[in-house]
Amino acid sequence: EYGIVRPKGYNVTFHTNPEMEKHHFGQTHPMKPWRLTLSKSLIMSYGMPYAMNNYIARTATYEELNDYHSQDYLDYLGTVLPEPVPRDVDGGTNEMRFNLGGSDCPLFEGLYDYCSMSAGGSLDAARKVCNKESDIAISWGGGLHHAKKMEASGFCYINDIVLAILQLLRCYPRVLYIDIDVHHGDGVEEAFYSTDRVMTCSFHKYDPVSFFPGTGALDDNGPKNEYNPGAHHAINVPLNDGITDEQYGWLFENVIGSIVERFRPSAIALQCGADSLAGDRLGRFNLQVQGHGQCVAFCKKLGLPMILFGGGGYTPRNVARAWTWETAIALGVDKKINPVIPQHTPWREHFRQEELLPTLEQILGDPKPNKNPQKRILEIVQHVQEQLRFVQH
Ligand code: ZLM
Ligand code: CA
Ligand code: ZN
Repeated sequence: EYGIVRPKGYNVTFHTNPEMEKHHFGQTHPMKPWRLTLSKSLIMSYGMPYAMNNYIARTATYEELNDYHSQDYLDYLGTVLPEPVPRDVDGGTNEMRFNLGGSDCPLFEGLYDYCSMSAGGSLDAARKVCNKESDIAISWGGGLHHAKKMEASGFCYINDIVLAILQLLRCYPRVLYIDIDVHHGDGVEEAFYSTDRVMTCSFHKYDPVSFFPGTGALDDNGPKNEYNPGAHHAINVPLNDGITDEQYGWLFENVIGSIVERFRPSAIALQCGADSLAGDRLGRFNLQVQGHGQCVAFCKKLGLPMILFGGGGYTPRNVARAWTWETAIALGVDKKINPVIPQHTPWREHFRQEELLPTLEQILGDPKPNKNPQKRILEIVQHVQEQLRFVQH
């Protein structure tokens, strides 16, 4: 009915696990796995599954998770639940060692399954891209960029992105990781800090005192020792509240365009955290679906094999619209659709009345004052250019 056709000779693969979406972090926890169900329902209502190859994500095996995460951390993740958390008498509790059980990273029923499904989707995506069976592979259930080798952090327990990039490195010499979640992609940056085969670039709200995780300053560019191959291979774009589509888009194209020219990546891993949209419960930016999607469109135009990951996003109806629009961009049918909610869409009541209107230029939330002076934006671009002069391939 929307005239969605499969682009010939171009494969988009879509990796999801409906079981993952049934997990709960707790009543008022901002992370709501059902936003994936809402997104998928909207994607289906446009007929997009007909234009791509759809896969039910496997659960990642213990061995696969162990490619990055430590065994004692995985063992603990796998054994505690759903029983009450056992205490470790000396040396503090395991919850403290692994940052588990607090309000950000609660221990909930089925946690290990939830984590292995998220990682399974991203691993499947990476393998399809490696085999050339996929030009763009989508894993909206992944993108959990804060998880560390032996520590949970910021709603993330298993770093599916690191695991997927490790797979990409088996068949591509250089991978560019881009992160448009409103938070700093610290876990991915840390994992590849000492290699020149992965360049990481995160755009985020930066405030070392009051915004999580507090890292990702402009001059955090990798190891300071020039002899470490990872030097200059971490790019950070620290931003302030209220950035608009126009400023963000200009910065994104400038920064990513320069990186691609200099680093010449052979594949791209793009984390599409939707908490950088206006009106997000945790975010502070003023991005619209269009501006957020423009980043995906720019990356697609580079013509490199790519994985799209999910990530943050705490106003579910906005998450669904952004990821639907971005699935359409991956498919190349974005001109024909508009993230309007079709009449027959299940879960339609989750969208506000005014958001059912047929337009792309929607205001997703109350706009925040823009605290990003143009002078600072130019400074950022200049600093990135200086870093890239050290990169030679
Ligand atoms: N308190 N409940 C982004 C990860 C952001 C650390 C300050 C917890 C919350 C937040 C949890 C129900 C990604 C911090 C916050 C309150 C220490 C963060 C449970 C509300 C609630 O109502 C809440 C009782 C909770 C957590 C707000 N936590 C907001 N911001 C950040 C983590 C993850 O989007 O980048 C990728 C998926 N944590 O600021 C505190 C310092 C815990
Ligand atoms: Ca980011
Ligand atoms: Zn986030």
